[in-house]
Amino acid sequence: MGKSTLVNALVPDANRAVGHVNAVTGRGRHTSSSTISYRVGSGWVVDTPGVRSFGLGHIDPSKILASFTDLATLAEECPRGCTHLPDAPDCAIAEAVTAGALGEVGKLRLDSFQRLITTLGSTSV
Ligand SMILES: Nc1nc2c(ncn2[C@@H]2O[C@H](COP(=O)(O)OP(=O)(O)O)[C@@H](O)[C@H]2O)c(=O)[nH]1
Ligand SMILES: [Mg+2]
Ligand SMILES: [Zn+2]
Repeated sequence: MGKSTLVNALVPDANRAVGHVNAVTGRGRHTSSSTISYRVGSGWVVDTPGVRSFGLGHIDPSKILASFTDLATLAEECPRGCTHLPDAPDCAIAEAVTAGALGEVGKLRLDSFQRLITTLGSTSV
């Protein structure tokens, strides 16, 4: 799943072991054997071996947009009820990103955002 990889990126001294993903199942093999929490900013990040898949089904789609703060700003100009998906007419995010507003990384971020909300099966954000 990449939990330990993320923890290593967020906590430079963590040195968490990262493992291999089974090519057939797409699942990891629980490389981490311990649960450890690290202080990050004003919160905590916990690396645990006990989670092997990840879903966002319990997350409100609008919260996903809010977490992409650069895209959320652009979305203020979107038509009411815009899905922000590739087929959305006049999506202000797509127009701005295509025009280069956020540079090359903007295209990657829009793609990541669209894949996340597609996973949720949302109709409106
Ligand atoms: N393609 C891809 N591989 C990743 C990503 N994050 C982690 N990995 C790889 O997935 C494997 C498992 O990562 P790990 O951090 O040990 O997962 P954990 O078991 O959830 O802690 C390692 O081989 C990582 O290099 C990612 O974002 N993309
Ligand atoms: Mg791990
Ligand atoms: Zn939009």
